[in-house]
Amino acid sequence: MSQFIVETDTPNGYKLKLQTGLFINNEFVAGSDSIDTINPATGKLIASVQAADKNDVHTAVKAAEAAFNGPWGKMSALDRAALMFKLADLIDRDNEELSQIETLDNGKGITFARLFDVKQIAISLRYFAGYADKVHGKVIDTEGALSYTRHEPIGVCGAIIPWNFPLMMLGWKLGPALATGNTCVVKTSELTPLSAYKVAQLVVEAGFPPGVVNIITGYGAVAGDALARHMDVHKIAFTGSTAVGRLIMKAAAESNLKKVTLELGGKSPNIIFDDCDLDQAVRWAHKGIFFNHGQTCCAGSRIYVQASIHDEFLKKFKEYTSQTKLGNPHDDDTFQGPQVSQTQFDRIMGFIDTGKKEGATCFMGGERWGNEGYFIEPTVFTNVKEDMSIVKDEIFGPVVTVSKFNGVEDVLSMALDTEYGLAAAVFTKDTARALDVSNRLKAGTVWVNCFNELDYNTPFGGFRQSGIGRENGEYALDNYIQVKTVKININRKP
Ligand code: TXE
Repeated sequence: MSQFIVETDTPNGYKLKLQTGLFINNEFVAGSDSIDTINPATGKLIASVQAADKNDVHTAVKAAEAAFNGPWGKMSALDRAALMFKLADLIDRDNEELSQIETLDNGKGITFARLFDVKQIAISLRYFAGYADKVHGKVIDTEGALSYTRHEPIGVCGAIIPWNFPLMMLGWKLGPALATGNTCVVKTSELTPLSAYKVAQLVVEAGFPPGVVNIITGYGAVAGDALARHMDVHKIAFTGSTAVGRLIMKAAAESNLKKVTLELGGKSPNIIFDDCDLDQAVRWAHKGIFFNHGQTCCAGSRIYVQASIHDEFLKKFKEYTSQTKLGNPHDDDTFQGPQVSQTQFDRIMGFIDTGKKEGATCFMGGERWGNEGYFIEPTVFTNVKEDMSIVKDEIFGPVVTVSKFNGVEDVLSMALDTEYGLAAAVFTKDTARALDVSNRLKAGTVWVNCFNELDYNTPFGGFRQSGIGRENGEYALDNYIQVKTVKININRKP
């Protein structure tokens, strides 16, 4: 394992030494191509890493298939769970190293990496490990026969994950897939490949048989597409843009009709009524949009405030936002670091320019921050029209629109006017109104008096074009099993 070692110091002097390479069959091997991964805080190269092409994907799939038909398939559910628990413990042990890698590669604040991202992957593994021996079928009464169902694993499961939460997304895919007895090939994002290599090392240390977990980096249109089209991959889980989600479904349809789950974009409305606890609503609304620099699929990027408190909300929101630190993501007190890449930076600045040109008021922010890296000031637009692109399109950055509304019907007509349906929120002290609005919102998650609160044990996914299927919670298991009916004749005659 002496090849492809990346050695680097973080800006705050943490020394990293990381084994990289395509992780196939518990070994780090060469790929057919390479990818430069960039530090988004400086725009400078961190390392060049191995990238998979179609043949490499095939090798990884065959390794996963052999493990499924071999040691992993024969292992008891309790032994599988024990390996998952062990991996979770190792991730917790190496929280600091993983956090440093995640912050270096992705740009997120180190405190968030430590307390959220790294913890979340360990939590997912533990939560789903607990299910490993509890994935039961049913006995179904059929005349003259005993019928029962078995919940069987699917086989080789592919996963294509994005760059906004590289470790957490890895956990959301590995947890339910492994617990139900499948093997995996995960394609990480070309923008943030590094932290998954460290997890791969821990997979070996935990004692997983070779081929159970394979992690490859590669370009979407090459490695991602090859995985989505592979005839021996029988399920694909994707998190990313709605545009690529369509390509994944197409690839599945054109190949072997593999099962598809998609977790896609959003433009989530955050509705703030005048009877809410305003100070709390301001804080949650801030977390709703600016957490992870706005790079969150469920970000509350459209804030609707009842007219009577609109101006006061804006004043408090600006005050609160101005207090949060934007800067070096390796500093403990940084709330907002850089956007992930030059492409994302340009895309977001493009939306900001369009918002200004279309006549919206840039109430705060709207500019690049600093001279290097991909930092953008937290940006708030007011006086927006509902058909403006800053209101309609997913910006995926620290940009929010604030609109006024008068009553429930008024705000619902605006909130529901979107192709997305990932999340929504309502702030009010009136329980009846909270329930009524929650029921009428078309979204996979509705938060009442909070925002961006994700739990490993509640389902997460989208209505409308925000996705198909649910991750997290017991519901996620359904994506990774196939149901077999066995019928045993007792006294039926042909
Ligand atoms: O996403 P892509 P990008 C949204 C967000 C963002 C926009 C573009 O609005 O601004 O998408 O980001 C792989 N076949 N989200 O371009 O391309 C790719 O390699 C198979 C929302 O980074 O969707 C990566 O691993 N795979 C979001 C993954 O798809 C392909 C998270 C996501 O990249 C592929 C990220 C192809 N043809 C972006 N093309 C969320 N829902 O959280 C790309 N990929």
